[in-house]
Amino acid sequence: ADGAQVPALVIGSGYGGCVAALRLAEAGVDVQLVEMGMAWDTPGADGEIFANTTDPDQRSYWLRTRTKQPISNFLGFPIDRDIARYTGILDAEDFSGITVYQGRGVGGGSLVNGGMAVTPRRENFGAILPTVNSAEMYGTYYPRANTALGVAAIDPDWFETTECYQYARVGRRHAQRSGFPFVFVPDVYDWAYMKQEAAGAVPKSALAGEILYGNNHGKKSLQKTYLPRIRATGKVTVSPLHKVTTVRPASGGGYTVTLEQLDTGGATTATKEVTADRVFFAAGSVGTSKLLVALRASGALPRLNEEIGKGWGDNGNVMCGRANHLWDPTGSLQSSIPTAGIDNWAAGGAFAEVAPLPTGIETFASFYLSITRNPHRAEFSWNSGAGRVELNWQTAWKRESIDMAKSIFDKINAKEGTIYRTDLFGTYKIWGDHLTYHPLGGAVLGKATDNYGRLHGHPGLYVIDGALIPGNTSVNPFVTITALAERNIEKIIATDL
Ligand code: FAE
Repeated sequence: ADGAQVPALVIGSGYGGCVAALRLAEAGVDVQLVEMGMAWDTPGADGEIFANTTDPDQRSYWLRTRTKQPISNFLGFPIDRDIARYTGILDAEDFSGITVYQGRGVGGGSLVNGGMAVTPRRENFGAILPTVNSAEMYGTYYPRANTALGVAAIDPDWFETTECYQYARVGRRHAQRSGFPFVFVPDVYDWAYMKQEAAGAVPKSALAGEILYGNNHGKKSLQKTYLPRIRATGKVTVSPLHKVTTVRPASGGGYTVTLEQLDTGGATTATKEVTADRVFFAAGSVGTSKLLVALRASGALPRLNEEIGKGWGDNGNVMCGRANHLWDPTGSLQSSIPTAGIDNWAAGGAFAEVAPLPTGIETFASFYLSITRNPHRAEFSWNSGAGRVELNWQTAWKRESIDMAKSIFDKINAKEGTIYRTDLFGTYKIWGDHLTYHPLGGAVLGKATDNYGRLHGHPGLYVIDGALIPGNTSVNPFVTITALAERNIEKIIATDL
């Protein structure tokens, strides 16, 4: 409520925010968890909470009047459509050289992501978070995160026989025929539920193509893992449709946080002030970076250091499709949850996931999301003329990512006698190089903060999300974001409270 005083306020309810809220509450601290997106707990007119990927509506996008689908074309035809402006679940946030996709709502990115829950290979960890003790991470915090998130691998026998992973088996065969290491990708999807879907025993989610705009069943998003535990503590107030706009030192100590309450059209209906002893920035890499850069520029938090806004990367995301021969179908029923990967990180700087194209028809296509060792890092800065935070990423910086992905797919195409699809991202465009799903960095651990996420210059302010990670995790990021948050909050509770 307006004028309230709280011991701890957490900005954002994704992985970092949920870890912070749960562990603080368990330590006896009352927490206000503030989220700009909706609660996603009430069905829409069709009786479902979330819209299907094949039929986007107002629930699908954050304050857009037209969809911006990551795969924008099919068989050469543009597939975007007009929708009503609404505080929907997926934000396609445009910066000059890149569109950054992010989840909006209580649960953050866990609401929209593929649930691929990958712990990086230990030999790569030193390059991911060089100042963090890897023995502690692999001995304690990665296991803690994997357990709390409900990570599990597919039953390998079922994988071999189920119709819905024919596309992944084709992907594996092509990878292995070209000599690339194949790996199973663990996920937070409930695999027992997916088997029941395949058997026709329960309502379909992964097998109905649900993913990008939310899963109505089966996926263990934060709504099914950390958030029920947070509620059970009785010590956390969750405030959906509240956006934090400023944080500044309060005269009596602590920080005054300004919140704008939003309606579902995105308009501000009330402005409130809350005073908090401690504030945790968990608004995601982009959200946290934008807030901190603006707060430093406005003078609200003048002692934030020169590292704020720096070290941002796209986790090297790049997408492509391959056209298979007519005798090599990928199946008309495709689980929306990927579970197959091609690990060419050591040799070629690319980890490629065999992704579905859940169109409901046979496409004879193999589709991939590659994570690559892209060397470029961008910076957020305040544009005073425009009154907004900008990011100086350049589309041309994806060149290295494309070359790393080609280290896999050029070889597979040569071996199989196949070609790239050119109809998925426009006409005659092979590479999906205009986007990322994996924003990382902007308030890097050990630079903008100390080695546990305490912001330099302003005691009592912390960063606890993907903004801490300097641009690349070599695999999908949320397990690392969760494990790092578990590590940092344990230290903060032990020493700062
Ligand atoms: P995040 O989950 O983004 O949460 C931040 C929250 O803060 C959001 O709910 C925001 O609405 C909220 N917020 C922002 N600004 C404000 C403000 N000013 N006031 C109040 N609230 C605010 O951050 N990762 C994987 O590991 N595996 C996958 O399979 C995978 N698939 C993905 C697919 C898609 C389509 C997308 C978009 C992402 C995917 N990711 C995947 C990335 C993953 O979801 C992402 O790294 C994490 O969600 C980031 O966690 P954070 O806690 O940093």
